[in-house]
Amino acid sequence: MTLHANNAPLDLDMDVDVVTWTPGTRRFAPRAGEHAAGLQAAPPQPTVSLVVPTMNEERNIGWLLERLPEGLHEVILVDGRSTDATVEVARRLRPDIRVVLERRPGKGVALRAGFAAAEGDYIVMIDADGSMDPSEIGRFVGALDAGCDFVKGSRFAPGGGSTDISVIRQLGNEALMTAVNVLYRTEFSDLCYGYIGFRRDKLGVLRLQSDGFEIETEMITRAVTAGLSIGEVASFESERRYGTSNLNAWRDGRRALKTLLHGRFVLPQTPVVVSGVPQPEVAVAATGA
Ligand SMILES: Nc1nc2c(ncn2[C@@H]2O[C@H](COP(=O)(O)OP(=O)(O)OP(=O)(O)O)[C@@H](O)[C@H]2O)c(=O)[nH]1
Ligand SMILES: [Mg+2]
Repeated sequence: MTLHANNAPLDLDMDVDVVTWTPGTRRFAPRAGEHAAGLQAAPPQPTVSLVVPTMNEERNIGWLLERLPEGLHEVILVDGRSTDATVEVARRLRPDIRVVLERRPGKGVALRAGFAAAEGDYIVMIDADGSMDPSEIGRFVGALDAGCDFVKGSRFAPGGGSTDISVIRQLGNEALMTAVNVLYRTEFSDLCYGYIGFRRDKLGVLRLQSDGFEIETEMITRAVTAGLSIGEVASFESERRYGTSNLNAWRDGRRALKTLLHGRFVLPQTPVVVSGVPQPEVAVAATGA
């Protein structure tokens, strides 16, 4: 899969460098050109849906849309609660944008609506506030191409970073991430970060229900208990360009904690087996036990 950012083609077969989660995290780099080896005809290219939840992002959405790589199958804006011109600005800058109206409150509600509307083989979700660099979309696509089912951005993987995270949020993220790593036997380097890509055919096994910011914790923990092949790619988080955050560290941290405990102790722990889908060499089924 090749996407282009700022007119510069990103050869993902060559560039992708994924930190896969396995017991004993290791780095995984796919062999160059492996897709083409021994094939008579090039396989069909997976299509990518980008899902962008927005609430009053009229001053930020243009920055994102103008920097999107070429080659996306669709861009889905999930709005319905903006009282500013977010939707109008988005439509003007990108006439082909699909707008999903979701009037119920919450980032989780919005993302679930966007995922349900998506048609691409891969779904990548990204915030609209300019804090996530759209040129990194290629990393997520490359990791999915390389065999991952679910790819999470990490600000704390080598090459990642953040100029946005506050001390309170960093402590909260570390505490919640440690809880996940202990309870789910994972080795994630980040948790509360909403730059994520996954194969759309895995949406069902994620069984998403969250309404708020805890959706990110829910997605990650469900991916583990479903036994998906999970990768981490480095990501750099900047401060939102304009406006104020909708996240409340205490309220949303408690909701994330409740979600991860519920997923570990209340929901059935049996991994969901997806028959007929060969697991790549790097996939190690999460037991969640
Ligand atoms: N449709 C919709 N989008 C939302 C809602 N709440 C937040 N968002 C969007 O979700 C994304 C993340 O929200 P932010 O407020 O940036 O939260 P955050 O990134 O955790 O906080 P900061 O780091 O301070 O920006 C942004 O694109 C928001 O516009 C909502 O209720 N509905
Ligand atoms: Mg933000």
